[in-house]
Amino acid sequence: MTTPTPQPSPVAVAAVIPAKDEAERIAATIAAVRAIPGVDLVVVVDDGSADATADIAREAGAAVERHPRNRGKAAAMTTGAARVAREDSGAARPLLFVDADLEASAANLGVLVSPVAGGEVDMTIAILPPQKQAGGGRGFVVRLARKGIHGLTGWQATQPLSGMRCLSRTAFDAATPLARGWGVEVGLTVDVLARGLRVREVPCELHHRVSGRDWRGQLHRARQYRDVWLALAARRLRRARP
Ligand SMILES: Nc1nc2c(ncn2[C@@H]2O[C@H](COP(=O)(O)OP(=O)(O)OP(=O)(O)O)[C@@H](O)[C@H]2O)c(=O)[nH]1
Ligand SMILES: [Mg+2]
Repeated sequence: MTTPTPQPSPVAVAAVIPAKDEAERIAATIAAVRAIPGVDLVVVVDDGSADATADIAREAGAAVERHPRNRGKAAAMTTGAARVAREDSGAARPLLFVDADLEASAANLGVLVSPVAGGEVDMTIAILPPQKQAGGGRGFVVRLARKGIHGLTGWQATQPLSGMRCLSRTAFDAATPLARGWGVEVGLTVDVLARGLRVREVPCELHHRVSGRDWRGQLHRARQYRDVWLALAARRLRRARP
């Protein structure tokens, strides 16, 4: 009789899901994230939702943090990372940031975890395939972000605004305090690269709700543009200082 060889257990990873009014999708996203090998803690940060996002997240098995008032995506990510640090008590495991609207497709995020858990790179970023539903934007924010990141670091991002990222604690700390609001992804990329850490984009089969052409979609893109512009301007200023 042969004894089975013990398999090394995957490195523990904590997932952080910033969420605003995601009652319809959050349970499916949490279930998918909990199924990713190595993920043993899922923190949902409910950023002042007006719906039942927090209750549903709790029922789905997530640890829930709640902002009584809306403070933006970056603040939610900071709150989530702080919760993980409290649970970790010094262990400093990698963080996997996940948008709340991915539902079942979030199960495919495992490909982001292994390069960071294995120490090959310090941050992975998901590249999404074309979405079933066409987006309402014309690519202004994406181009602003891509050009800004390239100007500051020389790095060419394929999808500079992608929110699905896995970071070592060192990488996360390098980008703290995070750039505000929707500038957070651009800030993370610039700050992690500026610290000499390694970043890799990884194709990942993900599907999310895409903002349309209606006024909500336009407002979302206007806010994104403002926050990305501010994140880049702050980093240019920082670099220009002697
Ligand atoms: N903390 C926080 N999270 C938010 C807020 N608005 C949206 N989110 C979350 O941020 C994630 C991304 O938001 P989306 O609205 O899907 O934005 P997006 O996918 O970047 O934008 P599009 O590709 O243009 O649709 C989701 O998990 C949302 O629940 C907010 O005001 N605060
Ligand atoms: Mg989305």
